[in-house]
Amino acid sequence: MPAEMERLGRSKDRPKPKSGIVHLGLGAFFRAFGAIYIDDAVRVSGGDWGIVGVSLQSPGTRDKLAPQDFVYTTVSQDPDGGETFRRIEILETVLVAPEDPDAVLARMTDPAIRIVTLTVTEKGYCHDPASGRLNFSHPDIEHDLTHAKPRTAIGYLVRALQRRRDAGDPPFTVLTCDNLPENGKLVRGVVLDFARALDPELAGWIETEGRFPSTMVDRITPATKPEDVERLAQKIGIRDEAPVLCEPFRQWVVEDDFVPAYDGAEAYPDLAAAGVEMVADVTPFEHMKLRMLNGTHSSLAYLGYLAGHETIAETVADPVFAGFAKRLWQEEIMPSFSPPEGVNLADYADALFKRYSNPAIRHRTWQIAMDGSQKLPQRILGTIADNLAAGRASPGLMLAVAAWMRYVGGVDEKGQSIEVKDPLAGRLRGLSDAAETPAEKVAALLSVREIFSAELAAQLLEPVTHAYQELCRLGARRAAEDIT
Ligand code: CS2
Repeated sequence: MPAEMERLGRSKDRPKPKSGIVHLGLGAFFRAFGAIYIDDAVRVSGGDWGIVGVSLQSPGTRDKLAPQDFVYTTVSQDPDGGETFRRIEILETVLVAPEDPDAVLARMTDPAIRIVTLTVTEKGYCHDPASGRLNFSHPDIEHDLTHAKPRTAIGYLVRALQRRRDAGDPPFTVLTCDNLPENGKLVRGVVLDFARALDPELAGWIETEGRFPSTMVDRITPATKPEDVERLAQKIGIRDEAPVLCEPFRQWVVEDDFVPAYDGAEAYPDLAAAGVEMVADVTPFEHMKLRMLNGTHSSLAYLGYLAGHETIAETVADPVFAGFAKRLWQEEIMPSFSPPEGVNLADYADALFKRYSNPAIRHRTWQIAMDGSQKLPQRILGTIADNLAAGRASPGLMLAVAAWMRYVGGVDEKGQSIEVKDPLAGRLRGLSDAAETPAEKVAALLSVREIFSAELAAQLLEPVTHAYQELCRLGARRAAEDIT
């Protein structure tokens, strides 16, 4: 790449937006998703809806974006190899929280900020995935309750809301964009748990004044690799060090429940004009998406990884796993819940299969396999529990749970070690290693109460042990073939 190639920057005719949103956890997903909708809303209807991005951990994204004035490109990848580029100028700046927590709190406290959006991943809510309540023994929560400079997203939300209440200002709306069931209710619950421990009166104020709309978010965004950066530079002739890749499809469903407008500005950007479905109840959409998409994504990730497949597209190009995914949808997942009104689930499943098959999207099974302890309950275990209650068998999902257990055991089918990324990785590996037989390993992992309730664990013991034994006996591919 010639050193003199021009670096991406802000368009002369587009002044920097004034910000109305702080986003916590600025990863690729939000830059390829929420930011796009907000950019569209501003293009159509205007408003001061620029975004202050906040990285809660490392400076990497800020360091790449700052020299290009926080402008970046989205690369939407078609199945035939075509790519559509779009320049996004909606970010005002990016703050790195650990460098200066007060700067983040100051922006969140500014009444011009009406919404705080979040993509902090499942583990960022510091909750117990099985109960949905705040985990008070989480070291960062213990820290945040006793120190004014927070480390966690929850700490930032509550401390900033506290400052706004003290200043006599309205709260901001908390808009979570993470893949969790009833995500608005969940974040409200953990915020209130934290606030009650800090200052019960503050908790009362948040309870009456605060708004936490639930959302269903959907766009597949594989991690950007160095070769993607090079390819983009060659294609557009401008250097962007921080592009984000995504599939063409996107869907955002948002509960219409925001802090009312104040000071003469709108309560939220014109999301409807940008194609967001504004609804009274997001729950049926969330169940559908978490069970149909994320449930099969995780199942294919563990089984596909064990079978040696690098990406989801490669996994479903294998007819065994294509059949397995279709079986999961038709026999095990679709019967477990009621779809949103007017949605045909068979069409939804067909569309998912096409999305997974997009060969341009190199979404690694390893990436999706990450943080399974935080994902399993809402993606797979809820479906299994509903099937059990209705007397329906779930052999495919039992196999997926067993595959997760094999995966967190840390050794693949060829005896190679797996780099397991999970907040409980050490504990899960220890439990698996300390047990000898498949039955003992399954029992040990089912005893992790953050993931499996005692009741569900008792019901899973026999079928998951059977599935685990089949995995050891046949390997992931043949075990999946056997039940398809
Ligand atoms: C994936 C999701 O990484 C994962 O766990 O299942 O990120 C998935 O790609 C998105 O939810 C799609 O909307």
